[in-house]
Amino acid sequence: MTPKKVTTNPPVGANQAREKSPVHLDDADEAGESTLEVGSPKSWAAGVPGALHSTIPALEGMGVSRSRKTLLAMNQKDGFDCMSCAWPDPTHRKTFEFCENGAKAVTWEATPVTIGSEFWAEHPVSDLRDRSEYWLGMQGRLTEPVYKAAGDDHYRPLSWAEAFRLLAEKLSGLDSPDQAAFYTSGRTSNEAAFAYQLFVRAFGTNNLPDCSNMCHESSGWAMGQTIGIGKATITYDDFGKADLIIVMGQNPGTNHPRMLTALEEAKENGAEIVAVNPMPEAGLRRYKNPQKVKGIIGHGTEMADQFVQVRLGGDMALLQAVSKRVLAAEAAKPGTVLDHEFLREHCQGLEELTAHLAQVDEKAVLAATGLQTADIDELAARYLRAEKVIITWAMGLTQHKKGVATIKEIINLLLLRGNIGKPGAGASPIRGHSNVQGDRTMGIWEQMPPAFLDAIEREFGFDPPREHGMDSVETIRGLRDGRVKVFMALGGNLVGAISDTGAAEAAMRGAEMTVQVSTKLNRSHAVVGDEALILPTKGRTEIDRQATGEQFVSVEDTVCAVHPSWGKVRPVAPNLLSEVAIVSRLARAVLGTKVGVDWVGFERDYDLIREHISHVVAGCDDYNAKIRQDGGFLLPNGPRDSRTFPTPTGKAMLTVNDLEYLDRPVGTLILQSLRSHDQFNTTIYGHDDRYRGIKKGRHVVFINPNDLVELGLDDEQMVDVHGVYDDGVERVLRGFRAVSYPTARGCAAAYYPEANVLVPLDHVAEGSNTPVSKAVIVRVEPARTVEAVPTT
Ligand SMILES: Nc1nc2c(c(=O)[nH]1)N[C@H]1C(S)=C(S)[C@@H](COP(=O)(O)OP(=O)(O)OC[C@H]3O[C@@H](n4cnc5c(=O)[nH]c(N)nc54)[C@H](O)[C@@H]3O)O[C@H]1N2
Ligand SMILES: Nc1nc2c(c(=O)[nH]1)N[C@H]1C(S)=C(S)[C@@H](COP(=O)(O)OP(=O)(O)OC[C@H]3O[C@@H](n4cnc5c(=O)[nH]c(N)nc54)[C@H](O)[C@@H]3O)O[C@H]1N2
Ligand SMILES: [Mo]
Repeated sequence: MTPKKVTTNPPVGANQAREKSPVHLDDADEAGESTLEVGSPKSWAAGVPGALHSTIPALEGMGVSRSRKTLLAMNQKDGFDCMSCAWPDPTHRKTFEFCENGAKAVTWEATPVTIGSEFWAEHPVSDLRDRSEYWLGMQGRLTEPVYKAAGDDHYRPLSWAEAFRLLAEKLSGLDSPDQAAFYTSGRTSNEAAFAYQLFVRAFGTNNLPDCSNMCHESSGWAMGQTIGIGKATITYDDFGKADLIIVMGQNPGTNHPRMLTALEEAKENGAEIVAVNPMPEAGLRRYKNPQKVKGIIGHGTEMADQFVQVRLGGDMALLQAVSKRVLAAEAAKPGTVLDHEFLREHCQGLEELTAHLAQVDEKAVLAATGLQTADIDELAARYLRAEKVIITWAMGLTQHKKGVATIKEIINLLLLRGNIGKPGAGASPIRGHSNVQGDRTMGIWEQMPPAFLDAIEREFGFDPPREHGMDSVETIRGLRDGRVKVFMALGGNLVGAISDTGAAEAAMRGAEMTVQVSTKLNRSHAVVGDEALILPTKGRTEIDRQATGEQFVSVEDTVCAVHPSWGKVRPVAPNLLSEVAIVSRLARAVLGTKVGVDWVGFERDYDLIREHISHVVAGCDDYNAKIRQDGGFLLPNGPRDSRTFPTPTGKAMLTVNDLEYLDRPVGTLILQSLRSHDQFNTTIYGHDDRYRGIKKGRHVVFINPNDLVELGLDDEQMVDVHGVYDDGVERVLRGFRAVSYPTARGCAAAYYPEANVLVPLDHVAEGSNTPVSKAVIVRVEPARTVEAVPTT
């Protein structure tokens, strides 16, 4: 398909929004999506439009000086870590070490537009509830603590001291600490995360749900059980050494754009790249590197050597089929295909796996994947040809009922030929939020292992609770059933992000008190408990000055590299506290001197927190020194470094997983929810999805043209999308546009978070409890009414 003419996005900065405020609606909002334009999808990503798009929104949203200070400091060694994703930094940084979507994220945070005290009088909570995520985000940065009393429809400004007093009083009055849940989103720094989990455990609960529960939990679960660690077994440099990189269930062109540079470099070094996806995503087809002249004027790099257009949820079958072919090749020429030495010394379960895969039925594989035998043969041949293979993946694998089993099949395939623990090879979940991995390392998890809790006990002299706490889905159930009465969130937007919007919002409204530590407004500030607090915080771009001077924080990227992050611009308002300060002051207000932690010291000097981290967190010894090394340091990783597998047997486990795939009743489709190019999770920057040809609207459902015909629907017809789930609850998205799109047969796609309405709360991945956001059965019918609903 030929690229169409490119126009610029609506500005990301809030200036324009505020000019027309207080009831500004952008194009799409105003017209109730009637402005939506559908063009042809792009076959390439980035290049000139990517580079241009990077800077225009920044300049418009922040002005020249703030743009310079932020964009030039992004991902530099003495700058701040981009908050848009967890993609790692190369050793040699370029002057512009950022992508278009990173620039949007920075602009969105570092905007000088703020919410003043008058806003709260003008906008009651009931009004905020009627606003879109886009509108809420565009109001600007939060600048002062506000409180909504029970029975009141308004937030009202109050002092920090009063805010902490109210929250401490509420928490102290609970019958049990387990009646509170403390959520974390993955932007929180290591220092804030460590202090937060310490406070929560000293308070007496393990109720530490986080965004990871909805994200890569399935990866952590599968890898923990098979290789003993839930993190990537590669470093950045391994991409350049691989012979084959298989990118499964991931859309890097939009969600990890700088990964395309690493893939391009790998190609230049001779690697083959395979994309496995129901959607032909732009960046995986062709890439124009905005950092290179060639990328600016040329056709760019043909990215994928093979595009495997798998059906939603078909990856488990595909992986089993490839492993089966590997074993068949070994049977044909014994001793030449498998890595026998590695399997003998380091692995367990080969016989069982061989016996199990022999039974895998090719017909079932073809039905599950929607592929031809030749496609699978080709992929297997590439795998067999390659000496060093990396498999990467993201939400297209984790957010499925069989997500854990599917990722275990990735490990099986890699282990068979020794593709773990050698240069240029390995398993690589590509994480989402920029510090979601670090937060876990620091103890943000409802089920941290005993060794970590023992270390807390040794270091701080109190016995942390041992019983597992609630994850995100369980927290919503707890709120629904009245087991959870206070909900606090360090960042994020849980009601916007979790499945089953109707049920989740009803549950959240049942809370006695909800508390959000945030930079900007979102749905979670509008759907709240009887009492509600908003505690505004500094963002990562901002200078964080404390009593001992300017502080930095630290973060861990998706390949276990830990490095410092320094804020660069003046905080947008004088009354903001850092996350560390908020947590430390709250801990003092709630715990007093109950535990021997120097909370005042934490806030004064983050080195003190890091000192404790070095005693408690495995692999972080000498943290203060190592974090100050040029470029930070790599956390140790047994499988990667020495083929040591910290499983109960000390071996990497090949596992047997019974094949299961989604069967859809006649007349239905399987629907996934995914991200547009103009959003960061529930944050909506704009209403275009450039690479997929969508402009000025988000209410679309992508359907294969043959399925449209089969369902008797026209391209661009208005439709209602009904969830098919037999629990008696009606779940429907009304007034969406059916868009003919080359996705796999029988599969459909709509944008997250809108599509969360369709995902039942109990529809979760086995083992990890992650909402199955990538596979709900739906019926798509002509719209009952053509009235469009408000946009997100
Ligand atoms: N700009 C930007 N960057 C982001 C984010 C953002 O919202 N915006 N979010 C961040 C976060 S938290 C995360 S977790 C990551 C998410 O990064 P991604 O996982 O890339 O995000 P999604 O948009 O959910 O895309 C899922 C991809 O998997 C494919 N897929 C869906 N189901 C299947 C399947 O069954 N099999 C296969 N093989 N493929 C499937 C979809 O077609 C799509 O290409 O991005 C991070 N980075
Ligand atoms: N249907 C469906 N649902 C999904 C997904 C999907 O693919 N499909 N993806 C899931 C995934 S992968 C994830 S990670 C979750 C995301 O879930 P969350 O992490 O809860 O959601 P976000 O939208 O990333 O949170 C954005 C908010 O964080 C706040 N914020 C931003 N920066 C900062 C900061 O520096 N400090 C603080 N304190 N607050 C800040 C802002 O107020 C902003 O509005 O959603 C999940 N839900
Ligand atoms: Mo995520």
